[in-house]
Amino acid sequence: MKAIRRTTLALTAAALLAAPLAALAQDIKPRLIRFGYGLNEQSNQGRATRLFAEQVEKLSAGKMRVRAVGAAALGPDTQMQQALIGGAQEMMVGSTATLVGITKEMALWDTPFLINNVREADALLDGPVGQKVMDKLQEKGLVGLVYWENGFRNLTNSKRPVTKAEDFDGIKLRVMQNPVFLETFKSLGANAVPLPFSELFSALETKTVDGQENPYNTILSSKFYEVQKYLSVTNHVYSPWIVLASKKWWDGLSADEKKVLLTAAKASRDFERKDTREEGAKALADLKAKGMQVNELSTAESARMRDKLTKINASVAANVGMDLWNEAQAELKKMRGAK
Ligand code: TK8
Repeated sequence: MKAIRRTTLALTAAALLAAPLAALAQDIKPRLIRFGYGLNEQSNQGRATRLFAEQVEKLSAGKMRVRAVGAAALGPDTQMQQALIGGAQEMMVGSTATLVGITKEMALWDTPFLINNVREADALLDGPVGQKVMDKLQEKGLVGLVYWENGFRNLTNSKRPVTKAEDFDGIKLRVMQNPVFLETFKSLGANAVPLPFSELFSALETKTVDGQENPYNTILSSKFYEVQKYLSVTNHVYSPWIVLASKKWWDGLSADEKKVLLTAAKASRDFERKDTREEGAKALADLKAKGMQVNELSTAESARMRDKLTKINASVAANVGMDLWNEAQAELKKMRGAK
């Protein structure tokens, strides 16, 4: 009798403890965030992603955890965007250029020579125009948090130094999966082929394509100097990256969790821009030391190239809408006037 009573008591006590313990376990099990990106872990994208992950863990006191997956191991940009929309993946960072199929306003950032320097880039992206473009993502199932710097893009190839538009002739050039980039390089006379970034290195290595264009940082971190001899300083467009969340997932977060992510995203943006600019300032010398042959464009050739590309402006403006286009132009004009 006594033994039975003891067992019953023990069982009751265990049952009483079990419920709160289960609740507690639920509480302390961190919310896992799969965060994908395209470059490798040693890149500026990798470094800023690590900082974002640290900030999320710190600000949430360990209740949220970021599992960062680089080198397009979760798929190229376009595939991750679809995973976010469907709710199969929580977050990513990637090019705005690959988002145009989802949100046409993103094409604003693809306009050749739109932005002249990083001061203009920061002001435009972090100001009302950047916010307006970002907000357009929501109706498509994505939430844009912040813009990071990919940077001013420069041309590399394995055939010849490109010093004038005519030198593009016969160069098979990989471009991002984006109609404005395709049109830009066709207008300059290149044979432009869209390819995801994840396939680029091997396409260059096997000479499936002769060239590509990306910021110095990426040419360095992705080791394109191993398969590309010539670098032409074209600075033909400033490319942003954008940190995205799945809206399906985001809508289920608490206000506190959203705040953690936004704060961490802003910290990662500030870190990333500084880090990218520091690395970028040294990268050209590094690329020369790795054996790349670098050429600048003369002022006259650079002006000719811009001229050839002005017709692209009209098609971007028509695509993103005249209001947005004019607002961006007005902001740039104001900044340039207030130098
Ligand atoms: C990385 C890409 C890359 C971009 C490109 O996923 O594709 O050339 O510049 O940064 O988004």
